[in-house]
Amino acid sequence: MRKGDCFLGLDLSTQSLTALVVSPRSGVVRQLAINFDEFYPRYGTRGGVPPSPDPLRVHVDPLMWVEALEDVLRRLQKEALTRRIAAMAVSAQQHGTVYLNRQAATTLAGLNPSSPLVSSLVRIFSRPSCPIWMDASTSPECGDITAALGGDAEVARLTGSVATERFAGPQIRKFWKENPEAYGRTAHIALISSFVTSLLAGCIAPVDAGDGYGTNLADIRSGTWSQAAMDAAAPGLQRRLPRLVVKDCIVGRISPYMVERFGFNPEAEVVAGSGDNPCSLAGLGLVGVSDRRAVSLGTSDTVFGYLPEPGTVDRAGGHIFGAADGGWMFLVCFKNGSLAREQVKNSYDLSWEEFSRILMETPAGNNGRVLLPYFLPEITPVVLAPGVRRFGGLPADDMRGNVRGVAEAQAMSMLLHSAWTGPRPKSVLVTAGGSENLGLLTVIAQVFGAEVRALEVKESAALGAAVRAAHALLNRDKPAMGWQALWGTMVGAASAQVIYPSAEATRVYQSPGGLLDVYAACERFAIGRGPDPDAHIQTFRGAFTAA
Ligand code: XUL
Repeated sequence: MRKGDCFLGLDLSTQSLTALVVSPRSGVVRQLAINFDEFYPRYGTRGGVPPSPDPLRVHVDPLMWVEALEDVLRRLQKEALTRRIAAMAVSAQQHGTVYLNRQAATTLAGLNPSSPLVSSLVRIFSRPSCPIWMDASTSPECGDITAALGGDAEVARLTGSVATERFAGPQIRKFWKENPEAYGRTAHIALISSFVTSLLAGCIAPVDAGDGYGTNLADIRSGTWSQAAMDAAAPGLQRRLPRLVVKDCIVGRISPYMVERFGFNPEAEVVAGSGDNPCSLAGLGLVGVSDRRAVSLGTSDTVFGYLPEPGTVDRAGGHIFGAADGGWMFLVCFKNGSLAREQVKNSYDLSWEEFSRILMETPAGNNGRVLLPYFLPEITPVVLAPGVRRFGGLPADDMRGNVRGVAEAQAMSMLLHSAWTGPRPKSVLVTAGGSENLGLLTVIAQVFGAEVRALEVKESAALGAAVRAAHALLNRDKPAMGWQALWGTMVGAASAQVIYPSAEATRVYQSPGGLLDVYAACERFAIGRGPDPDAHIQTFRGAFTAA
């Protein structure tokens, strides 16, 4: 068989599994996606997760992801693409944990190519479901971990984040507390990215620092699991966690099962997987670039950027993860991203085009009316009791006001809660599904007062996984190609849409007494940390009514 000439990035996100085949010479060769709700109705998911009577508990059956992997690889094989892959990497939603029993490692290594993945793997789990990043049910465990490690500041300094509800450490602790017997039967705890990588490589794959630092279990300065943090989470954790790797690295060849069943090139290499946000950093060409920021408008909205040094994380809502070159990245995450936008859009029976048009037509500042879109429990700021809040007399049936309200709130929250990362950026790269919406891009440009760019390829996480795979393979024996040069050849030529901010609109948000101040007052009030924001709203109206 000829050597592979393409790289594969697989992104297992909250709602879908995407495959992107990229050729270093001709860019994206093929992109395909499988949406979980649509393809696997028997799992009963909505937005990729099964409805739960408790809004704080969000678990997913890992077999749904396994089915999706089988179906995506089968389709790539039908198009004769699997045999063209030289190396591949997985991107996945961050923080979720997968619990495997003692049989798992031998089962993975000895799969029978005539059997589908799902039926081969049903017996490798010690827990039937995986808590994912949307789970917020671990506040007591966060409290335990914080107390054991000596307070918020110390947890943040050591692990890059305060103890955080959706992270692996608190999730594992809760499992151990609630079901010590099943914890005892657990031989390996994978993150979702390392789990899917394990399926490709046929062994228990390592966790990379992009994902591994988002666990409250690692020491982000030494790049190793922290004994103190593991002890604070659960007993015997060290032997259950995979190896932690700090830079992109090759795990090994694709497994014989994958070669036989899906026609992969037997020489194809599997590179350590990572979280969707660290992968997006690579997909947007930001590894090693610290003067730009990225905004991802996916199921979650995130703001992130590269850090040459780990720095000090904001205790009120930020994280430090690893970057693919061994450096770091910051990230702030908002749970009410695309699902919140969709709720507003659907409640007025709008199309995305109409939603975008309303944003282009309505005035910056929404006449001092603010909407806090906590449809789901929120991560930043932490809001455990969901519910939409409206201020400044914004009626629920005002379609235009609510559409503008949700988009402005999301952009303002991103800007305010990322202020700790440095000066306001001049340039922002926007990615993921929402980056197709001109109205949303325009609101972000106005609120940030920055030039906004949206790449033609919206799947920056899958793209970044492919870039990581290529980087690891090309630099395997000796340094051959840096991140920037590689990104330039694989992606750089693809066109980008550029939106420039209007100075007048930005003034409405950023001036003293502007809408950012109003928004911050509304948020403080909503989380019980400040007085009624009405005085701010009146001041705003006095200064910006004609806006
Ligand atoms: C990041 C986070 C989400 C998930 C899902 O910290 O929780 O962005 O990675 O995309």
